[in-house]
Parts: sequence; structure tokens; C-alpha cells
Amino acid sequence: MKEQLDKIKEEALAKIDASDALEKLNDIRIAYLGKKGELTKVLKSMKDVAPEDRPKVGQMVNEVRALIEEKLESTKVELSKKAREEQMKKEVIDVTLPAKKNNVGHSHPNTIALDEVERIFVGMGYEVIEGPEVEYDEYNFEKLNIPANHPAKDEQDTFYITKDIVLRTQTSPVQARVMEQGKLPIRMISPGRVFRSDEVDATHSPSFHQVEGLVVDKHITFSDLKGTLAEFAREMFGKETKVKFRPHHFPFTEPSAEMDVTCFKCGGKGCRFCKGSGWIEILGCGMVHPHVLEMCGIDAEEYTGFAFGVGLERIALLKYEIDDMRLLYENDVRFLKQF
Ligand code: 2U9
Repeated sequence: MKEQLDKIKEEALAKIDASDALEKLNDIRIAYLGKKGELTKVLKSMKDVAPEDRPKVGQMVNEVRALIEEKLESTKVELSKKAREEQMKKEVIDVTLPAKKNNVGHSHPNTIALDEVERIFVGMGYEVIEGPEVEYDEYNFEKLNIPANHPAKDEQDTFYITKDIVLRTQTSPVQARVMEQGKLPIRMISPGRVFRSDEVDATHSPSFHQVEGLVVDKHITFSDLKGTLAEFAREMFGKETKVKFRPHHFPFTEPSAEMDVTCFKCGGKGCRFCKGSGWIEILGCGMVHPHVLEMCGIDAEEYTGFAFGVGLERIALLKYEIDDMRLLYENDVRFLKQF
């Protein structure tokens, strides 16, 4: 019986020693100490042991059981510790690793240019007012002195939602609506998307952006227009910038002009950028036509005003030396990040 118990003990302890996982320990416990386990079998065979030897054998069985249990417990503690250490090794965070790159976007050149234009005019006391991109023909054309069959309507051909509703060709209808509200004086700029029935090429797009400005007050003259736009040009393109006004025609202003600025690449000497002329055309402007003032409910005998319009893409293309307008609409972040 002693040899049998020694064999069980050696075998069980060796198996526990060789265990590398907690689950295996449980199998060993069942195999030796369970109801049908090896040690239990020995206990069950006690009936065959002489009565006087039974206490001794019983004691031996208990000693082996205690030994196996002890070994199982200490190995369990050891394996649990090892498992925890391995888990912690797996979960460890290397704080010295470089951080994952966050893909952030970038302001569009139009947005950068618009922010700058707004900063300049807000600094001069102007309000920024936006309006609808879908407009009545009446506000987009009629109130701006462009009646049906006027040749200017052909130049500003657009997309018609119905016979009377269009995608606006300029942001001027926003100003017409503000004038109609009758709160004077007015000092405002209105930026936004406009539409024209144009083919796409390096300088045209059926949808682009404008900033228009309007001042209406008593005693506003062409000198106010010149002084304001010259100051805008100096702030936008550099303090050495000079301006010149060429007579032009717009149905909504009279007199009208186009404003050029001295080339900000060569300072006016003439270069490839300004095609040798030293000047770059920037915007259109003029005194608000008295008929436009009257159509918007303002007494043209008492009030005068000036207005101007500038293409945002044109400013962005010039300022950032971009040679194809289509690049502005692709929104490739590698392109945008250059500005
Ligand atoms: C009202 C009265 C007059 C706005 C003006 C221009 C001249 C002009 C162009 C610039 C480039 C259009 O985007 S562009 O092609 N605009 O030249 N715009 S005066 O005049 C107004 C506006 C509102 C009530």
C-alpha cells in the first residue's frame, strides 16, 4: 500500500510540476483527489486492509492528499502570477512611440481670402450680411436695373428654377433687400456663392464666389468710393499698392469703373505676372444708379451710395499665384495645405 501511495504521490507531484496552465491543475486535482480519483480509490480499498493497519494507512493517505493539495495551491499561485505578468507585458503602453498622425484639414484659399476681406471691411465699420442663393428674377435683375431683354442679362445667363426664380448671378440682391428694409445709413459687404451659365476652364466656373459692398448715406461721393477701395487695396496687397480707375459700364451703377492695382509681383514695373503692364484688374465699382436706389425705396435726391464687386476666386488665384481655377474646386488637401 505504501509503494502504491508513493507512486501516486510521485506521479501527481511530477504532473503538477510539468503543468504550464491553470486549467491543467484542475484536471490533475480531479484525476487524483476527485470522487473517482486515484487517492479516493485507495481510500475505498481500505476495507481490504487489516483493521489494525487502517489508521496508519489512513494517515498516509491524508499526508499524500495534503502534499498534493499544497503543491496544487503553490503551483496555482505561481502560474496565476506568471499569467498576470504576461498579460501586463502584452498590455503595456510604450509612451515613447510617436503619436498617430491626426489628419486635419486646411482652410480653402477662398476662405483665407474672404477672412482677410471681411477683416478689412469690418475694421472700417461694415456689417457682413449673407442672403439666399436662390433668388427671384426681380431681385437678381429687375431691381438692379437689368430689365427683361437687357443685353446685360445675356452676359449674366444663369440657371432657372422657374421662369421667375433663378440661381443668383451676383450677391447684389442681398443689398437690394437690405435697402428695402429702409434702415439707413448702410455700410455692408455681402459674400457668397453665385452662378453663371459658363463653361468650365482655367478662369471660369458655373459657380464661383463674390464679395460685394454697398454704402448708402447722405453726401456719399465718388471720392468716398476711391478712398475706401484704395485703403482696401493697400491692406489686401501691401501698403505700397497704388490704384487706378478705368471708366466702365454696369447697369446698376452710374458712373461705373474698374479698379486696377499696381502689380504686387513687380511693384508696377511690368513683369510676366501682369503681362508687362504693371497693373492688375481687381474689381468693379461705381455710384449706385439713382433708379436702383428708387426701386429699392430710397430717396435718390437725399441719399447717394457706392457699390463694388470682387470675385473671391480671382483674388485667391492672384494672391496665391494659382494658375488654374479648377484646382480650387478639387479640394485636394495636399494642394490646400500650401496656402
Ligand atoms: C446694389 C447696387 C449695386 C455691385 C457691383 C460690380 C460693380 C462688379 C463683378 C466683380 C467680379 C462681378 O464677380 S464678378 O464678375 N462685379 O464689377 N459689382 S458694382 O453693385 C451693386 C450691388 C448692389 C443694390
